[in-house]
Amino acid sequence: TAVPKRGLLSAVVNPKDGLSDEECEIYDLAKRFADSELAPNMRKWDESSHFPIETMRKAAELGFGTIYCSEEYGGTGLKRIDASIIFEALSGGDVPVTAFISIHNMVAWMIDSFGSKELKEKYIPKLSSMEILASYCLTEPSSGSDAASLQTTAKRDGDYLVLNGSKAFISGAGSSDLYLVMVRTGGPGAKGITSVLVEKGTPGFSFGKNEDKIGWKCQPTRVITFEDCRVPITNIVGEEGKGFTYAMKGLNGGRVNIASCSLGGAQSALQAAVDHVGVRNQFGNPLSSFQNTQFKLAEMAMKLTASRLMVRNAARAVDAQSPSAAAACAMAKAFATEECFKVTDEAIQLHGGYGYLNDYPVGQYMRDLRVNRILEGTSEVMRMIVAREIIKE
Ligand code: FAD
Ligand code: 2MC
Repeated sequence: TAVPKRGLLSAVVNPKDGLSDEECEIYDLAKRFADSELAPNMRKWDESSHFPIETMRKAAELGFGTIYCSEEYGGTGLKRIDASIIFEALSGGDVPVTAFISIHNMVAWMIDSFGSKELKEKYIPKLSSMEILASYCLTEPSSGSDAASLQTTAKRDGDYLVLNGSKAFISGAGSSDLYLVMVRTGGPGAKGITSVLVEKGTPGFSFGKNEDKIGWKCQPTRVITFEDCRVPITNIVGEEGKGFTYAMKGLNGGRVNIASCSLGGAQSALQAAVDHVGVRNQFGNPLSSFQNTQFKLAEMAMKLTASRLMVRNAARAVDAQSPSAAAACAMAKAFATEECFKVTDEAIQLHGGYGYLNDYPVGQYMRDLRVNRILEGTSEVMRMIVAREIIKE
């Protein structure tokens, strides 16, 4: 049988364009892992809702568990731009697995940046190897976008905090070992919030059912509940009352990472579309010969390239601790998650009916990219952050 001629997508939309030699090596390392360990299993894990913890531990052997934590306590010591490149490459093989690794990294960074020496010594090495997995717990049933209105309380009782309340939509819940939970220790608003670590197995800490989602199916998402759950005060990360700021600082990087996952998913969907239109004939010609197909491919390439530039710009702004970093991250997340989602949708269209079959991967890329416009701050909240920055005095 004739070998289908593959389009030279990477010549036009090359993820390594503009990267240094070292950054290219990091990309290649992650890409090899994605191609060998993730992509062949993506569909199987989606169908069976299997959370591949052992595979994530293999990724951690490459330093991907604590990418941008300092080396002092066992982190990999890389930059945000490196993390973005890694998450982009990995997500080309599986978006939700990569996205979970990114959430785990966000929690590890918060402990590494704001936690006590004891907490860092205790947790960073195990987070680095992913011997333990970490979840980030901000959202509640009644507070999503308005995160500062959260109601889970933590009352002081001697050397303990006593937690009551629940968190919704917690990625990794049930499987993770460590939970970074934003709780109310003071008055209303952002300044009454504290970050505290809760270990799985602590009495009074329980998990709801695994939510039935339209994407990110290999990852568990659950409500978590605290009923008179006693946690030692030494588990407080950083200072009491600063938890909301820490949570937001964590999310700046998180938003770049989630947007990077959209880049990888869109690149794979676009490649699948290029492959398909080269081999499928209609009206006696390959689909790729029609000008509509060509223009669509060009549009998809432009969307992806513009997204990538914005995401890397935001990652470099975080690395540079630029005052506009939060807005840059918000812009990049809204833009890239929306444009990359459109790329996956067009990839389905170019496949015709085949795009609607689960035998082809494009449908899964679309399902997995859809939620990136919602979690870690919706596209609307991202616009709010950017607009506030524009109109502030
Ligand atoms: P709402 O805040 O109720 O928003 C509903 C709609 O109203 C949205 O379109 C929103 O943009 C819009 N809206 C709200 N306020 C405004 C406004 N002022 N102006 C204009 N529009 C507005 N959370 C965690 O803490 N940890 C996790 O690990 C986690 N994982 C998740 C995994 C999945 C699969 C999902 C779906 C969610 C996850 N989340 C997690 C929660 C996620 O961050 C929230 O769903 C998100 O922040 C939106 O909150 P909400 O769902 O309450 O929507
Ligand atoms: N970076 C650094 N600091 C920030 C920040 C950011 N991006 N956003 C807010 N802050 C600080 C802010 O500077 C202020 O501190 P200070 O008083 O010292 O100046 C404090 O936090 C309170 O901020 P605001 O006054 O802006 O708070 P407000 O309540 O008006 O709005 C908003 C905050 C809407 C931006 C925030 O609630 C938000 O981001 N909502 C979206 C929630 C979200 O992203 N959830 C994601 C959950 S995790 C998830 O989905 C996963 C999959 C893991």
